[in-house]
Amino acid sequence: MTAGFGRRVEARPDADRLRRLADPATWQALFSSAVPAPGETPAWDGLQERLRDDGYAVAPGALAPAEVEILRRAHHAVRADGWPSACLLLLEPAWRILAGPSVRGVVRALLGPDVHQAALAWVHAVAAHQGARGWPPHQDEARVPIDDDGLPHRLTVWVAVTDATLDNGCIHVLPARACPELSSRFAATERWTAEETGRLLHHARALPAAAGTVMAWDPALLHWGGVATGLGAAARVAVSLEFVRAPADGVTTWMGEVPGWEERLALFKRALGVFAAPEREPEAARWADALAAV
Ligand SMILES: O=C(O)CCC(=O)C(=O)O
Repeated sequence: MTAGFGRRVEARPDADRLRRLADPATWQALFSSAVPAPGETPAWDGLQERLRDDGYAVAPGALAPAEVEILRRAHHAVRADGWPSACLLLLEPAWRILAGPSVRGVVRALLGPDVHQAALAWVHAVAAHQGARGWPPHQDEARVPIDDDGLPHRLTVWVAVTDATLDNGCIHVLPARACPELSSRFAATERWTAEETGRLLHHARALPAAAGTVMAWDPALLHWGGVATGLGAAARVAVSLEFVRAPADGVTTWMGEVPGWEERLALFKRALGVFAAPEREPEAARWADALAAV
């Protein structure tokens, strides 16, 4: 499964690959770029209301076009050299953007100034061919504390590196106020009645997003990456991040401004361990197994 990303990712990395993976010089040589100074952070009026009411908010154009281009080229360089998409997380220029002022501007507009970025992230890459798909319907966490101002204590943030469309598996959500009595028991329910299934389907909302859009949701929101139709030419790439308000209860690792090499490598390994489940990320799962065996 690689259509849409150029070179095929090695099914299982050999010893030389694993050695190169752990060498920062590999990543310096693979991609470097000066990161442009960000533009002015917009006020992002109305985002908080949306998060409170619907459980998600969308900030189009949050990244400057030059920032989008760096992430896009960096991801391309990773895939063109036969690495899995998650290796984008090893590149320092990528983190200058993913932990930078454009993303933080949106997060602060949503949760206020006192937020921590958790040292956890994932790169979502959906090929353009028919049937390629993002992650199936899920909640990132079944229950997230709601603070006194009605906003969630934690946030998942999703950064569109390419356009995400109806044809290449854009994000879909079940808005929080649509049928909370169903979404709150999503993880624990094995069988739905026809009436419940109908209601869930009826309220689903597709969120096509242009490259550079930053989306954020309450981790308890029911959401998923769509299924590619095969009618669109372009694959879809996005990066998920996690933020938590102070006090950062339950978050064992968070990042400073821009993670250094050791921090990036640890984050990458942690991400493989947490997210590379064989049923949703078969390619990355084989890399996780190979890394764990070293
Ligand atoms: O991009 C995707 O397909 C899924 C993203 C997602 O579900 C997440 O980050 O929690």
